[in-house]
Amino acid sequence: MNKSALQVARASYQPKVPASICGATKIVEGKATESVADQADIKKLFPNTYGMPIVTFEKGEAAKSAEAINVGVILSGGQAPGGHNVISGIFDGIKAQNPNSKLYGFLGGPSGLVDHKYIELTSDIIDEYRNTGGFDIIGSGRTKLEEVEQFDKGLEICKKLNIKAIIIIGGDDSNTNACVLAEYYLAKNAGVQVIGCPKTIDGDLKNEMIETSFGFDTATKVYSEVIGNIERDANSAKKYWHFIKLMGRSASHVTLEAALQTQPNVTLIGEEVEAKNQTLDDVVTYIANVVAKRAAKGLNFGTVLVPEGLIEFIPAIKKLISELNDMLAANQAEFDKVAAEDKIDYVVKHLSAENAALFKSLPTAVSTQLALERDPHGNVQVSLIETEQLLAEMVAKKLAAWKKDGKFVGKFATQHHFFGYEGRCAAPSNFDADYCYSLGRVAALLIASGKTGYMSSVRNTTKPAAEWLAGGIPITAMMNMEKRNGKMKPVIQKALVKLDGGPFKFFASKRDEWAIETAYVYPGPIQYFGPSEVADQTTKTLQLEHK
Ligand code: FBP
Repeated sequence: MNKSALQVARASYQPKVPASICGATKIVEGKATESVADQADIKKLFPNTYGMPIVTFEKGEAAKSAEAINVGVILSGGQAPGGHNVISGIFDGIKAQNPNSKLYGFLGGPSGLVDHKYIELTSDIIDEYRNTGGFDIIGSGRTKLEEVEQFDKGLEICKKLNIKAIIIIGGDDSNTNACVLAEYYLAKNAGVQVIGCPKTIDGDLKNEMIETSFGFDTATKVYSEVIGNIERDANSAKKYWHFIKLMGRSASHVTLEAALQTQPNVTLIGEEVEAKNQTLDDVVTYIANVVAKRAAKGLNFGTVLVPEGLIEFIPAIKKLISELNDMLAANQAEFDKVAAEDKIDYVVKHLSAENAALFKSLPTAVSTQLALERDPHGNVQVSLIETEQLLAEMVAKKLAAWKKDGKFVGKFATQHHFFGYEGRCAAPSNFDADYCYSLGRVAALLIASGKTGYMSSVRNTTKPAAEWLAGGIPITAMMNMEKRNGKMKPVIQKALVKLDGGPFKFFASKRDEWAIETAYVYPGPIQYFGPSEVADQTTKTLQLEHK
């Protein structure tokens, strides 16, 4: 493999881990858990893995020699920086327990387990990928594991390779998969444990015990670097308003973190739009007002951050999507046969009058995307909706009308950007390199302790790594019931931006000043070496949440 100088230098970086898991450990069991909501339903669906205790690892007596074990690992869903370090942490963890243990990687996501596509991950392979970005070591995919046939196919290959545990590295949907699989294998007494690891740049897989999902730190640093560069360009050229859409699907954590790092003029937070029951026109008016106020000061430039899931947060559109999902789920076979050019008409005919009217009023680019195929987990593919362009056009229209009334005096020229894929495979920051490796080591400990249906957890992450706390959280404790593809399903509850939380409150206290002043901050690129206050900063989100 050809390597850059940075890759060569990073290959020898030894990630930091919690002091409690260096050397011999003991497992300490806490209180029994309950699911976050819908307890009776979740308990019924997960009779074997419901209610298990939270566990922590503490320093313990010298370990007895452990038996060799074969473990399988799966990368699931969207890429996130640090995935390779989770795998190297698992590898080092099981080898430390017994050098004869083996790690198999299933290829291309959960489908690798079902289709029996795998490789053995040897030390030569692992060493090539330490501290690198990407998921290319074994690839990833979004196949949903929900059919008994899939679970049984998985079991077949586990038996063949003598695999006693599977680790699924993924977001909320993928960890839901992990939980369903753990329950099934336990109910069947199949002898295969299943452990999850919290991954997603979106930052929406977190709760009291999972402080952050890995990849969020690096991805938001990359986006903030580029947003800072754009702000500097805007402030130099003084002629464009930059509309920047940021990944994050159904939560605005990425956008909020980037705003905290770069202090742009306008930041839209989907969760607030929903809470305030705003319409698309309210959002457009808010942006146009900021543009007009800056123009009055002779500032005909600025930056606007837009979360990619914005559309789904606008209450009226949310209701429309919900009806659309049910309607499409009920008529999928028929809808699939409808010619592409007739699909919009078909949708309009099958919706209630109110939603049909709203659907027709949307720009075609948006309505077409809303009616298109969902991802395998039933999500609208918001990354394909060009909200940044749509908003820029709508603001331009509004300003043109205001110009006629003398309410806007100035120029409004726009540029559009979408940052998502740019950050998902970046080389992990020191935080993500350490956090991911630790998550992998902890997953190996959970396996050695015989646990199944747990998510690897590393907490206290605003402190130096040596003080981090290691443990496991029962996945059922994070679950609730939600409608997916028209049916109620058990899923991990998504963590949205909390409007009464530290990060949003800090942002809200500053945004009016950032709107009119040019208060940009230019974070610059991620630093891997150098002073700790530069190279080891956690996200502002974590800092403000744990203040
Ligand atoms: P995960 O939730 O699987 O980590 O994916 C996150 C994400 O990057 C979202 O931010 C984005 O909407 C989506 O994946 C894009 O999906 P795809 O990679 O299929 O284009």
